[in-house]
Amino acid sequence: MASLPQRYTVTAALPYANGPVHIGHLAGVYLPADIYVRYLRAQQRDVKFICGSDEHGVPITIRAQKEGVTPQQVVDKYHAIIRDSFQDFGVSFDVYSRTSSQTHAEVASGFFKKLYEEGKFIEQTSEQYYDEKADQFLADRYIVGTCPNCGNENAYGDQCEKCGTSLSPTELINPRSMLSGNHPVLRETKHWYLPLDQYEPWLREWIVEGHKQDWKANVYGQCKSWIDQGLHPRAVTRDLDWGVPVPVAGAEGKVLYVWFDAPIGYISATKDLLPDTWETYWKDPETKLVHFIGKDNIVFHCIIFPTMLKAHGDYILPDNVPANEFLNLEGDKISTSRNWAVWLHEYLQDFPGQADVLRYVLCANAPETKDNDFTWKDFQARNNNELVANLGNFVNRAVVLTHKFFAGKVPAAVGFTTEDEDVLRQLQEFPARIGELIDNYRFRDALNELMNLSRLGNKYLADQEPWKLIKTDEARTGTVLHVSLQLAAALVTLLEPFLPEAAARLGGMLNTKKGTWPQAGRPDALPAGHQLAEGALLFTKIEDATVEAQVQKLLDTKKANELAAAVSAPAKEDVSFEQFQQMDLRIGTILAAEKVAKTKKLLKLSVDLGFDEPRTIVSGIAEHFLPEALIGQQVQVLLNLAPREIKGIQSQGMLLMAENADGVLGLMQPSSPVRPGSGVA
Ligand code: B3M
Ligand code: ZN
Repeated sequence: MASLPQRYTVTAALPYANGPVHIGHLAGVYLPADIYVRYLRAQQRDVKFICGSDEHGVPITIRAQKEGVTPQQVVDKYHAIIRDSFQDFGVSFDVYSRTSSQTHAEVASGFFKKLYEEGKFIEQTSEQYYDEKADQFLADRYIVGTCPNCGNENAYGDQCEKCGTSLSPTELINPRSMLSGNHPVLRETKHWYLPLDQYEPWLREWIVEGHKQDWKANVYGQCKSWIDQGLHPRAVTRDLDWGVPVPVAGAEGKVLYVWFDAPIGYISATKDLLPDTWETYWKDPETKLVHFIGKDNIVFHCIIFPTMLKAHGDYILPDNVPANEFLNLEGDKISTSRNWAVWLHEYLQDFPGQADVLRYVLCANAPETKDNDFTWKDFQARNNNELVANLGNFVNRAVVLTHKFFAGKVPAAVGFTTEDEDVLRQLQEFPARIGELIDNYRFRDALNELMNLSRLGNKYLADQEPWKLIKTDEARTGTVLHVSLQLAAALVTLLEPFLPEAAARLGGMLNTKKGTWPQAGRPDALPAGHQLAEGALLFTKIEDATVEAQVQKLLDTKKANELAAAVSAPAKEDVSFEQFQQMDLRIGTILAAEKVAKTKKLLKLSVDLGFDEPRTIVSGIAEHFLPEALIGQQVQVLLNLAPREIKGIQSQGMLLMAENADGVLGLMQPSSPVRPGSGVA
């Protein structure tokens, strides 16, 4: 294995404090980052794991407006929720800071000022939409109008969510301000731009030539295509009243663009953590800087932020930016606004103490090279077949048998067979093999390798059958358990980056602590005579009903979304009162109902409408109601619809039904029963 650098600064994207975090966040960014950092700590590297809430920008002010509160209230609320979720899932940041902090205002402001004073920005005046009633310039997201591409009347100033086209506000037809509803006017405004074009040759050399081999293909590909398309100056200030004020005379009412201040948040968080020595982690070229992000943040971390750091001049550049693709949920894109997500804080309410199960599933199925799908079926299967049946089963058998046959003391090994030696040799190869995969950001493969270690253990136990052997050869049984327990001991250390709680529980059972990574495969980790603690199940089976309840929760969400999204059909042409009066509307009582033979949809009903004879009405409602459930129900009937023959039956009227957005029908009944034949007026 190539030798590792000594010092690392590892960052994970600062989540916007405008909502809680969900499985997509964990799978894409925070889990791989945490595995990486825990592994480096086990390698005894000097590593700082940096994160915090991104509390500026339009996503926050929009949320505040929606909830009718101030931006500060929004970020206070979600910062706490997000911070707690990370903690509950064992994401082991050294610091979780926030960009509304005083430190951050100073660091971000100082950064801008240095670039400004050294003439690294260009100043440019342009025309932007201004809301005269609200008396402010409008961020792209605050302008809606008709999409020039598809005609959607509610396209945003930066994108039409219906057809996906990216737009600029001036392309919208008939733009309206989301603040006042008014038509905004164009007004001149001055901003500062980072001239990315001037850095193009350098970026090309640094990324296109320099990182072709070591950056992930998706990351490298996106960067190259950006650079190949030609880079342009990019505004780093905005007209907004929420953010870090632009520290320049004549810039009143302007703040730093959120994507300028947010990545500086990594630096200010490090300063919060280490007020005296933070610079070592950002300025010493011996430090390796790694950014974990999602794929939508690639350009900001690979092109814009490095250009800022380069322009500043004092800072190191990222060594790698291992961005992941996206995780979908049950075949559909995760979406905060549609509530299509598994929220981390809700998961723990439903699965208390089982953070590790989700960590396992999200790593085993991580969207490392392509978008992936999370399903509850897969969640259950991986827990039951992999965690319970493989890992848990191996450990459990080794510990339980040792208690049963050797009073819980690690038995001595008396002479190794070639099988024993082979297993112990393989054991010693695992740390380096898993480590190399982690070094290369291949966390899924690393986890699979780890599971191979317990597969090896299970196979060894199945081959040696100590539960039978004990009847004939106690010494040999002891040796088999001795070997098995060395494998289990290695798992305490090797499992820790992936499933820290389970690793701690396992350490408890084996009465041992995690060690360093390179030492983990030692064949003598648990010496003969070492006393184990009580055994307990490492994982428990998840029942069908449990995951079915989760699926039902999602189905309910889907239904609620469909209902909310359904729009009323356009109004029909006006009718006169006389025309209306021509319709004879009545309430009737259903006396009998039966399915019409050889049809799926039709019911034949006999309805009492107050005449001597009940009327026969054929209605297409068989998929919505059981015939027996209709008997005795009152319904609304159009009495004088001209009789029609349907499937050989004369239908003398029509049942009127309410139709839901999802096509489900409901009866239209009087609020209390009325005499059959009563009119509807
Ligand atoms: N808050 C975007 C996001 O959450 C942004 C990341 C900032 S990292 C400096 O996707
Ligand atoms: Zn469109």
